[in-house]
Amino acid sequence: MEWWKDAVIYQIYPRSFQDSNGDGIGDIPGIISRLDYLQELGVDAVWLSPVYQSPNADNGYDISDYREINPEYGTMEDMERLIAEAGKRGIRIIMDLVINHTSTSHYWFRRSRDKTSQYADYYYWRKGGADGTLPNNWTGFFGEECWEFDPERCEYYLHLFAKSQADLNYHNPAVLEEVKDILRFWLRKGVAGFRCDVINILWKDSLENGKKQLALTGSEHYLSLEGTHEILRELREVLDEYGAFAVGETVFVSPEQARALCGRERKELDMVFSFEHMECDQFLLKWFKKRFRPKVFFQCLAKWQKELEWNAIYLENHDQPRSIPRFGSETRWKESGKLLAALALTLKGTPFLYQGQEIGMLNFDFSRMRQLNDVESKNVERVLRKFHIPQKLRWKIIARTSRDNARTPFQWTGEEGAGFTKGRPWLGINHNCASINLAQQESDPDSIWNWYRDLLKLRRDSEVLRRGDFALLEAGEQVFVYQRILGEKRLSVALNFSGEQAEVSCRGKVIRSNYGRESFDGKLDAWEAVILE
Ligand code: ISL
Ligand code: CA
Repeated sequence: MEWWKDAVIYQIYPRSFQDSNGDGIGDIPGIISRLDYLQELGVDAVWLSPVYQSPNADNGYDISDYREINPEYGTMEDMERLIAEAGKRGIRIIMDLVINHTSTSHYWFRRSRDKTSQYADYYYWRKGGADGTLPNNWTGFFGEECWEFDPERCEYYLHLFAKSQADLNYHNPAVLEEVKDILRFWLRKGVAGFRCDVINILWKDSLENGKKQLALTGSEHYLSLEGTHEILRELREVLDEYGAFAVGETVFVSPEQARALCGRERKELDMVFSFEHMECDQFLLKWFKKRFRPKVFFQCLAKWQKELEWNAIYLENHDQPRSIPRFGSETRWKESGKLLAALALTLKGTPFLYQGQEIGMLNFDFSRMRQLNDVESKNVERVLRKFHIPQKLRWKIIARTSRDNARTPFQWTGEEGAGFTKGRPWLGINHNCASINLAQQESDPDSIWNWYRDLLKLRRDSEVLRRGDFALLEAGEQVFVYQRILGEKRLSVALNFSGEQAEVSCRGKVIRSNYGRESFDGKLDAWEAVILE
């Protein structure tokens, strides 16, 4: 029945959503207490970033037990209550499935240190060279080497992410069987599906040296290979037993590779998160920023709209800086926040909204490294130091790209603690919460939040917005104009990504305008968005 094609999915980063017991850490009872809010906003499903047991080296993306809930977040009973309470409100729960790696605290890994144990081959263990060289020349995602020596086993293990995230070895069929059991465990509890973390890198074809590259040397040995497709087809069989949904996070995929991962006939994933539009303002790596050119962004989005039958649409998540300072304008915060909402909710595909996006939350206002938590930022700081990059520049690079930008607590109110916690928050709350907060925006009919709510309703009521084809009209330096078409029905969307007036050729009856205008003569104001019939 493909319910996800009509759905809008809301991502919760549990640590930062709502604390219920004053320890400064968001938790599952906190999420339950906000289900009415999510229903009022009008979302159909929640993707929960990981809540499993984890030592939190990478905030839950390092899982030490897939069948336990992190006690910081609550208990299994809380989790079951969340699924049930969400269900009562017509909201489905999607879990984060992190199966490329486990935490080195997982018992599989601990036993894997013993070469005679049944877990010995669950990970990639290799000897280094006699002269102390690493098993190969690969480099990891977090700007560090990806082999770590284990003194107990006297071998190195592969970790494409942090040291304590060891890559699972899918050449051992037992690993996939374990994963299938984990899927069944959660599907039986009533979750609707999974967001599959870095799912296109599961299969490593060999551990030979890679072609030297500026980043991710070795990636030709694991990006979107046939072995991964085979794994996904097996997982799909399990998902199909429960009619479950799967969206893959797929790094460095082309439209062609994406089609091979989520084409209907493939029986693998339902859709994928691609990254190309998130790379428009960077040069090779996210650490090297270049000027954001709207035109490049529009062309990229239009390309993916055309090339894929169905896209997962997103402008924010827990790994990306906030979208307003990035693609919009902080000085025209409200207009550009609404413009980005219009973009996210009128493209063809399933929109994913990230917590706080609906109230226009901005990047953190920290001023030093000590205020950060993200393992990636800390690793990069270390690497930059090694290369003698001066402190000022280091901070500049990290501040605009750090994943903590999106991870500061949700701003429910303007009070101390932002309505997020009565205690000391695990990560600093942005001081702008005095002006940017939900309570204020709920009471202001003209707020970003009310605009999101209104567009969500518009989308629910409009089949052409949910299912219509996409047709590009214009991808200019400032303006993005497109249509959604279903049979005789046609909606046009015109977006001005600039602080200057712009002119477009489309006309029509105004359905929505973030300036509240009633008729449209082709002239868009600064950061204006119009939807026309
Ligand atoms: O955010 C990134 C770089 O800054 C991406 O390269 C990111 O590492 C990549 O998208 C994979 O992300 C996912 O897996 C990671 C985890 O840290 C991220 O939070 C998760 O979204 C490892 O599990
Ligand atoms: Ca708590």
